Amino acid sequence: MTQKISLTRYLVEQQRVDGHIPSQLRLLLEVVARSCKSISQAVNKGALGGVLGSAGSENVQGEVQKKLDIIANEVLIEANEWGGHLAAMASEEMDGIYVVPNRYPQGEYLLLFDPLDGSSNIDVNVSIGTIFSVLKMPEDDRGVDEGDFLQPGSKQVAAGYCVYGPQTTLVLTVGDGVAMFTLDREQGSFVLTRENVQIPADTKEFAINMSNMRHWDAPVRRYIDECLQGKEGPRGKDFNMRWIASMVADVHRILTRGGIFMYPWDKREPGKPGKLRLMYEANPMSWLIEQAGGAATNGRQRILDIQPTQLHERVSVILGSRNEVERVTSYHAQTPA
Ligand code: AHM
Ligand code: MG
Repeated sequence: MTQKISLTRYLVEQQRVDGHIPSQLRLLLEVVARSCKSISQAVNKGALGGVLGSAGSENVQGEVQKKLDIIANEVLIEANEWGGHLAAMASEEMDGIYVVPNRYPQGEYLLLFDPLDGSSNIDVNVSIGTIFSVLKMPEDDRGVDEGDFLQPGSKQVAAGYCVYGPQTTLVLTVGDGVAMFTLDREQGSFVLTRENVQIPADTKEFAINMSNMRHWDAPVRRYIDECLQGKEGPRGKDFNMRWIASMVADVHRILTRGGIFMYPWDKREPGKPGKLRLMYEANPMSWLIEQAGGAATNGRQRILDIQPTQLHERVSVILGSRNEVERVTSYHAQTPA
């Protein structure tokens, strides 16, 4: 029987081999994974645990918070605040940053997360997930503040997500490719089930919320129009469509079998650059996609190069199979901004 490799062993080997990750980062990732296990338990209980439904509050972006959004946020905060590896955390569900309290030692990392992405799918038993991104405190920085978080995605030192679906799967990069771990519930541990994940450069599958079509910009409309024309159109092939409305699940499908995912800017709220958040949704997902050989842009620029100016900044997202992302990006280049 081939030996199972646990997440712990994988991380220890990442630390030892080539010194890919320092021990503090290894510890941090272990704690994030442990938090995901707890969130997975709560998600699994559903109505039996009394965790479904709205919490009756709104987050900083004016979105209604679900009970599980708040539970997941608390699990991540409580698990990560005392270990000594973090200076501060930021979350989709908190207005400002959460500085590690004085009673605990402060570390050199910053953790950002969307504790439970795909909120609209929580109550209907469709896959949801936790997305996370890890940055380092800027050197020689005295005292942590929100400005320390405003680093481009290319500065991430670890990123990943955990999808709570038919299986609970943790997907991780520390800059050495993408690895997937499946939760073995009997053992209570994540086991390595795929390594060196690679996304095919071409695809026949797109993911976009088609109900927004009338609001899209010309380049996105052109791309989707051409896909819809299928074999008879300029692309000369038929396309398939999937939209789970949980970014984690849509990205997981793309990492598994290729595809393109788009949540572009649209005219509903022209002042907003997009729906998804740059720092704890687009950046970690873009790094995973790039690490798997795919591409991620906002139509005009590589997402990982964007210099954030706000913690909860939004961004237009086009990511997945390289040739398709490059095609959509080239359509933008042909259209004045
Ligand atoms: P959330 O963080 O509030 O759950 O919103 C993000 C989600 C993504 O997971 C998903 O891609 C998108 O919103 C779905 O949006 P829509 O409901 O417009 O299809
Ligand atoms: Mg989200």
